[in-house]
Amino acid sequence: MTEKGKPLTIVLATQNQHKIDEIRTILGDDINYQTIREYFDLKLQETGRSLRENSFTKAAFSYKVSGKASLADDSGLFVEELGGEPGVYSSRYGVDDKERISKLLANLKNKKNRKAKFKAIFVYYYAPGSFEVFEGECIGRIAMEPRGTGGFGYDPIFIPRGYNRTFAELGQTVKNRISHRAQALAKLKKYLMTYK
Ligand code: ITT
Repeated sequence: MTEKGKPLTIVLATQNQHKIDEIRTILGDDINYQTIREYFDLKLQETGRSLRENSFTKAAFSYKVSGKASLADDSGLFVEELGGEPGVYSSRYGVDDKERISKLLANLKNKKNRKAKFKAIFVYYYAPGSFEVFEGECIGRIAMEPRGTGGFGYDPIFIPRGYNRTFAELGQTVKNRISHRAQALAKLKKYLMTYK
């Protein structure tokens, strides 16, 4: 809620329905959510060389077309043995999730070091030239083969630290408590409670 008792409206600057569902669940029902699709129906282009740059571009563009506070999420999976790949190119690593996962597992074949982390960078753009950045990461390792049906993207091959099952096996309740997105959004939530 804002000071005036009216719910805050936030435009979610993402085309990814899974991200939208996770963001709404983590941030809760006190916010009035809209999505960029209500204002613009093409895929937002990602040409930046960092998550931060891409996230900023998406949030600033959403603010420009909607005139409302906008929240973008750029995220990726960083695998140590692969020098941080696919990283910022996570969504461009293959044509679909199946191909991206196969490619990653093939590149890690016979490698001992399977350490990886998910990173998410959120940009909250709320007035002309005014924005805040919130980061989150979740450390873990890459499974030997895909397991589980929950979540999206690389979830079937990511095992968070402290667990033996993948995000896709653990399910949405556990994921939304410990994920990179949960870590970053906890910071945004605190910011909104303090300043909005
Ligand atoms: P928007 O740009 O519209 O937000 P997108 O799906 O293209 O949607 P990104 O550019 O941030 O999102 O790409 C993120 C990539 O990383 C994408 O391939 C996802 O599958 C993967 N990814 C991000 N967060 C993930 C998560 O929580 N679980 C599994 N994979 C994730």
